[in-house]
Amino acid sequence: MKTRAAVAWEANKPLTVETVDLEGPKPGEVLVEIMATGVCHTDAYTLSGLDSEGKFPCILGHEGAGVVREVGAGVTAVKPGDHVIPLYTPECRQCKTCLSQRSNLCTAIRSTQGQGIMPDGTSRFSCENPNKPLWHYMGCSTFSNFTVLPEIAVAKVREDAPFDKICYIGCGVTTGLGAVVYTAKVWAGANVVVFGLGGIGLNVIQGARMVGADRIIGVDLNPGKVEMARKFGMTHFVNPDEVGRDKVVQAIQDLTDGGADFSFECVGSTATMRQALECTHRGWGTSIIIGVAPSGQEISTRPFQLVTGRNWRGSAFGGARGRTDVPKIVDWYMDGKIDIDSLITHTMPLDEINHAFDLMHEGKSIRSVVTF
Ligand code: NAD
Ligand code: AHE
Ligand code: ZN
Repeated sequence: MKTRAAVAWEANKPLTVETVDLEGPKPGEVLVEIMATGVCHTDAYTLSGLDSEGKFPCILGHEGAGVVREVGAGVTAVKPGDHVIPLYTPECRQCKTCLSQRSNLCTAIRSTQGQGIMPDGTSRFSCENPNKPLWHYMGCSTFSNFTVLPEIAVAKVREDAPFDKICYIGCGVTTGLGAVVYTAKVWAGANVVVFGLGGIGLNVIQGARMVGADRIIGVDLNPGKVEMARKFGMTHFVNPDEVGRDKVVQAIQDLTDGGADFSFECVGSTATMRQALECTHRGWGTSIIIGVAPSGQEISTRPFQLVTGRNWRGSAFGGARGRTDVPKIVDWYMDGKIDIDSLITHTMPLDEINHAFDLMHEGKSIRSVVTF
């Protein structure tokens, strides 16, 4: 079949909207009509050429929602007409990791996902002119009106939830809330610091408020993010340009009687990752890395920081097990327990997708959503 898609031909070039070819689902796969997709900073990161798994030409996008239109042989988890959210972290429920219940990092299809291909080693997307295969991205490629995914990589969700809002649960919402609830297990009364008040950090803030955190301190270079952060539960703000970039740790220790119980790095900078660790409390403070730093970069700190009881951890997709937890997060939204609407600051058609990247780089949006 043919489908409209925004193609990333090469790094650092605007996407172009094309009519591309898409092969139907093979055994174990499903064809999904994407109704809406968010644009996450990770899409921009891969487009920048700094992602070691970035392969061009490809169809980016990993934060979508849509409807199953066709299923391949042997598919049992979903049927045509089901509403789904694509999962870049699938849940096979059979691999060592899924069975362990200790991590959400299902290994069933991770290696082919990182190579831009389906589990059988081929791509379903191609373009006649020029005659080329187009690579999948994070197993999702939601910047296409239609895409093909393995059945283990879709979460079936309720049908009354609006696509143009719940697409954000496909990454940002789940990543932020999940890092608090599933990864860190932040306790009521904890002091929490969030570095980066963007599409992820604001969801960490609303997660921290949801579980009853005491102080919720936001750190960002862009004061334009403060108003939204306060609306979501931020109690204190630290601007590194105001306190001095080398005094951020001290400023946070002063606000938290010696250090935060939890910190979350939602920027993707190795410098803020170090600050996030070092601002946590001696003896028990835990820092969670969420931000994705360019491949090749390394984090550092004095081992003494760990010897004296700080914990350095990371979180992918908020530690959420996609098929199990994503439908529950959709329920939280539909029951009014979390706010997604306010964070979607811009909505646009696919033809304007490059504007979504511009708004992100200019710090003018929280989330842009593209509707088909
Ligand atoms: P975003 O662009 O919406 O937000 C980033 C924020 O960081 C902005 O508000 C920006 O002003 C702020 N910032 C930049 N430099 C800073 C600094 N030195 N100190 C403090 N603040 C600074 O991006 P996003 O969509 O929220 O994504 C954030 C990061 O999380 C990215 O690295 C993204 O790739 C990553 N991410 C990780 C996961 C995961 O599963 N681990 C999931 C989604 C996104
Ligand atoms: N290819 C990248 C990996 C980047 C990365 O860490 N991705 C996160 C999700 S970001 C979503 O916006 C993730 O899920 N990581 C776990 C995994 O298995 O990829 C790189 O830098 O090499
Ligand atoms: Zn993302």
